[in-house]
Amino acid sequence: MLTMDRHHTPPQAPRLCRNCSKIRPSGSVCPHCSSDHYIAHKEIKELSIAHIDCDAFFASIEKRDNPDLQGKPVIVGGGKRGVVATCCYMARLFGVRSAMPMFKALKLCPNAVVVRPDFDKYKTASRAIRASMDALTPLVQQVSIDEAYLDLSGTEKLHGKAPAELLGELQNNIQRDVGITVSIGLSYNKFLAKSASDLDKPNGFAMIGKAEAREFLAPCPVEFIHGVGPALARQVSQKGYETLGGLQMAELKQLIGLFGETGLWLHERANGIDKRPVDPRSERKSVSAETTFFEDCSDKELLIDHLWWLCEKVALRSKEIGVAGNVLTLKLKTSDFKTRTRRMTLTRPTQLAQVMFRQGQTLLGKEVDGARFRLIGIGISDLEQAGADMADLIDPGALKRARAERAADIAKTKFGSNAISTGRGIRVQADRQSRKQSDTQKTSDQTSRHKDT
Ligand code: TTP
Ligand code: MG
Repeated sequence: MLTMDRHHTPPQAPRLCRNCSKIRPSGSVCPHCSSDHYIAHKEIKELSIAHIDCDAFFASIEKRDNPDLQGKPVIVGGGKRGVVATCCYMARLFGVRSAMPMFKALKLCPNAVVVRPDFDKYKTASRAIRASMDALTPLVQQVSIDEAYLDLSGTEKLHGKAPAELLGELQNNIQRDVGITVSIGLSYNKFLAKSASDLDKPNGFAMIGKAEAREFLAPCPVEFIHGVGPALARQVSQKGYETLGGLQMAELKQLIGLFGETGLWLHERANGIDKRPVDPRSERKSVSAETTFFEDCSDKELLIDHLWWLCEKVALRSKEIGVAGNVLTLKLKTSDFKTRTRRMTLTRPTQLAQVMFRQGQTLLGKEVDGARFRLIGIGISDLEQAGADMADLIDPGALKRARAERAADIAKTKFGSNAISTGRGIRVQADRQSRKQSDTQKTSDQTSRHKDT
């Protein structure tokens, strides 16, 4: 087993005190602080690649700042007609999730308090957390406003503490200084560190070691690999591979024959292999979002609806991190796993959904040729800080104007008045709900999910 928090302590494994963050060789009580809260792992001193993810980030900040929200289910998002950005863990008990339409979330959890997002506050908290990570190692790769990878190899010499001890302290310091909890995954590569950080949320600390990685992965469904959506999972399952254990047994050659480059990627992840370094230089090269269809899709209108929804996500994330892009890239994956990318340089940098959507449609128009697509994505790159000249585009009034412009744009397209009255994003949500499309769609700061998930 991998997460040893109190319940599954392996015999003779060294343990990390969750209170004072010191490693001891054994014993249920910490000799330094007398706490009995610990995690144990045989490789605790060797593992050095960490993934840190804030718990219910926007909602935690809102709860931190407003005592009235304590003990209540909280949803952060864009009003009654909008979408849930995130919600606290209490609201999750009712089934509320990110990217869910607000009306559905409120049906599930009528007592929830809805709070409008305040990105300045989230950015301030994110920067404070980032500064505390930078103090530990130069190898920090922030991948979104609330998550980052750290490579702590070799830092023991510098700090006189093992990576796990440094991370335990970091976790406690963030809680004390920023006022929110984070979850930590510690392993020997990025894929497993990210997987581990999800295992014990919230305020979690989980480890996956080399000796147990394959055994741990074996029973997991193929979707466990970040970046595998329902369509790919179904195709893999149609070839007889239901679990990562099945993929572990398969010949690499055979997987490449069946799935091309994706086959190599599946083989590596199933076996706990991930050669990507923690690379601070690759931060924020782009902001992109993509989605995998439940069923392959050749319908232009549906593709356009999804494009709008993705543009909204990219725009939201760009505003969160304060960037605008000079280059727009459309990505499509055909049902036979061929990737098509179309790129254009914009006349001026943008962080607006309506600009991405307008130009994205032009790019998409050239690709809709009867081919069936399993994935669509859109992203901006060649990023720059959103400057003062763009401030008018992110104030609420300008957003209204931008929305009006978007409505006019849509009206000019041939896709019917329905799209105007209901909103494409809402239609896509409805479509996704009805198809039970359940990929873990998330805006990323990387050029592709496969590269960074
Ligand atoms: P996540 O880390 O995915 O979610 P989270 O921190 O709220 O919850 P968890 O404990 O499961 O990590 O995303 C970080 C923030 O990004 C989240 O607080 C709000 C924002 N976000 C959106 O605005 N839209 C989305 O669809 C998602 C997934 C996140
Ligand atoms: Mg998070």
